[in-house]
Amino acid sequence: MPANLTPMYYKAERDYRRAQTSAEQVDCLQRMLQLMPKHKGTDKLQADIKSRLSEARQNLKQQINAPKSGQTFRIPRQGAGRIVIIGGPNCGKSRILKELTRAEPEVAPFPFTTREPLPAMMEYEGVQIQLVDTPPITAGQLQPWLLNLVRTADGVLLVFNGSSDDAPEETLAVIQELESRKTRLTEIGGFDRNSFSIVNLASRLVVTHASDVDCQVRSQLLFESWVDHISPLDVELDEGQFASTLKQRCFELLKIIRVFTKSPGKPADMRLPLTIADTGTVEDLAVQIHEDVARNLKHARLWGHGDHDGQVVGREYHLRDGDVVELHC
Ligand SMILES: Nc1nc2c(ncn2[C@@H]2O[C@H](COP(=O)(O)OP(=O)(O)OP(=O)(O)O)[C@@H](O)[C@H]2O)c(=O)[nH]1
Ligand SMILES: [Mg+2]
Repeated sequence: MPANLTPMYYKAERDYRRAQTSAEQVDCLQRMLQLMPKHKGTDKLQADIKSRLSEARQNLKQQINAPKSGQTFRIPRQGAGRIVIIGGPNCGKSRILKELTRAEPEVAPFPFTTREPLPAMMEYEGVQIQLVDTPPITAGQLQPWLLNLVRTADGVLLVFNGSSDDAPEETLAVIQELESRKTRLTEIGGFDRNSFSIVNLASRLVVTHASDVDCQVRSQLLFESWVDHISPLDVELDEGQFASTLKQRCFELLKIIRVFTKSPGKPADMRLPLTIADTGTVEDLAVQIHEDVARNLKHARLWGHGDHDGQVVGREYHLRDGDVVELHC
């Protein structure tokens, strides 16, 4: 039996995946349970969520009773999505952040320069995307805060140093450190439907120093050991043309579309798009604005990819990148 989950449920599930504390997880899981239609088709999902909820409540209780240990960094979410830049030492993570944003991270030709995460905003065709530079991950060295940052991201750039013979081994170490903690770098992200604890992260491999003559040989060595590898993008950061492709890949990772809203009789503000999932409907857009708007929505009018300008469409209508929508409650 199909589960027939609603857009509001999916929003709660997405918030749960991004939740950075046990308290936030409890809140999202409660909402997911509340919003889920209760029938045979959702029995397994309900049971899964209930066990996640009791685990999250348990963690919360322990955290309240126990004194804080280990390092933590709280990075507020901003923009349409968060992409975390990870990799072994000295592979070009900070340089990527520097090239794509206005941030000034420390970039140096030796390893272990970056010690703390650094967020910065990247703009792509009117959409703000948060990038986060991180310290290197090495075999046996993946701190809990960094694992949490990666697991709750919307996308990952895994950086590979095309000029280093150590890059295949160092990059495999990153992949294995994550996999041993139920965190996979994959083409398409999301929870594994068979186990809520496995997180698949939408990821791209960025191969830096692409002008090095042995760059391809080195990335092939990585792919020999990493059978389900993600698609690579070769970049030479000393040459100017990579930025727009890299930005576009980041946007594509998020699997979102840009939609512009307008009030009746007024033009849309085409500088400020809202973003929804690329599978999103008029109802998803309404949920994004406010749950009350979604509840009271009667119909929408559409300019863009519809049959004609101002076409009246229902809440189930699938929107496309660049559509202009007028919501009527
Ligand atoms: N020529 C060239 N140099 C690069 C490229 N990518 C990175 N670099 C250089 O490689 C060095 C290391 O880059 P970083 O960005 O500091 O590396 P990182 O991964 O942040 O290093 P850690 O913070 O130590 O883990 C710097 O000197 C960069 O300028 C590239 O594509 N081409
Ligand atoms: Mg760095």
